[in-house]
Amino acid sequence: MRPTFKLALPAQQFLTEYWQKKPLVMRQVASGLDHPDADTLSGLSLESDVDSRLITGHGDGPWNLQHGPFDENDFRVLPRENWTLLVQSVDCFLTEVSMLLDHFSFLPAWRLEDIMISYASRGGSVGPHFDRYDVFLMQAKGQRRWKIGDHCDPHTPLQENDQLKLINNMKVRDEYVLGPGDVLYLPPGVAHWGIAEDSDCITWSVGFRAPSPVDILGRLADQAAESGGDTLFTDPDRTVPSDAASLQPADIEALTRQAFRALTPDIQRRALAELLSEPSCPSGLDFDVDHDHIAAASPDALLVRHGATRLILDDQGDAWLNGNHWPLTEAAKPLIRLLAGQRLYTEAELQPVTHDDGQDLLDEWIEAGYFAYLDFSTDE
Ligand SMILES: [Mn+2]
Repeated sequence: MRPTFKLALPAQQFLTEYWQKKPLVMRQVASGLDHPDADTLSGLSLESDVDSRLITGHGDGPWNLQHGPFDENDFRVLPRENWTLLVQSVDCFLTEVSMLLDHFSFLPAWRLEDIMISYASRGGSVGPHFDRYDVFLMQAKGQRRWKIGDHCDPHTPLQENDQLKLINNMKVRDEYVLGPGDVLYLPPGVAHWGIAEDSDCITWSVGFRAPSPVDILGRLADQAAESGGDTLFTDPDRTVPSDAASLQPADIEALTRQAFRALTPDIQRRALAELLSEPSCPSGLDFDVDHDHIAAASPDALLVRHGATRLILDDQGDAWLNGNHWPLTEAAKPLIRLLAGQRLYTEAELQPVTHDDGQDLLDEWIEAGYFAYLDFSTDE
């Protein structure tokens, strides 16, 4: 089955009333989350390219955090209950998981970050905490109890275990049990504590990209320096200073204003498109696309975007793929627009928009592993 998700309310109403503001529980809005299973997830956590964590603990603790990659023995010695395995960016490594992201077009593609998947035994939890990002927590298997608390900030008291940044005495304001297909949306900063009610509890967590203003400034400055502007500060309207020894606020303002003027629209576009098209896991392309799995879920699909390929378009219609700029001819744009708008493509969708320029570029991207034709050679 192909992973799907549909908001329980109109997209604009969700954005206006809930996005970045307050939690929302949606019942029976996701399906096709049956793959990966627990064995596949623990298998991923053995891989050195995969960022994974194993957390044990419950109630008041003690809590313990281990980072992957793990080996089989780490799993063999686990207790029966009260542990959770978290695997980051599963969408990069299992292309079929990335298909879920096609159902988030109520947000710009650049705003998506990755899909983390957690696999917990009964009682398993990462403890009471808050995240700095929006998250959609989608129950794939088993039941998970979510305790929801207040909005937190950097002053919220934490427990002494600084590795996990757990909240001290989290006040529970709401409590929900989510079963398969149920989704909890949480804005940044809301305290939450999810506890597995079953021995085989799997939760997908769709996270979002929120670059810090400081990072954005750094990238804008890098791009401006690369573009080699060589204008100098000017001050033709200078008046005699009251205090020649000091740097005055009016001069700070003028210097800063002239610095920002160096950030032309072209520099802004390049810096931001590059930053926002960078993949969440650069090594993900090393993982093969599971052709059989995707073809079984989507029999009419001909082409698929690799889960580790991030593709966005800029306002000139140019493509930015995994941090690299691809200027496009007009003839190539319809195909690349289709490629950027979804992750799985049928012949009927591709054929009308494919012309020589676009096909050449697509061939190059297939060669590099960014896209793959689905291989039906294993069909009976
Ligand atoms: Mn969380």
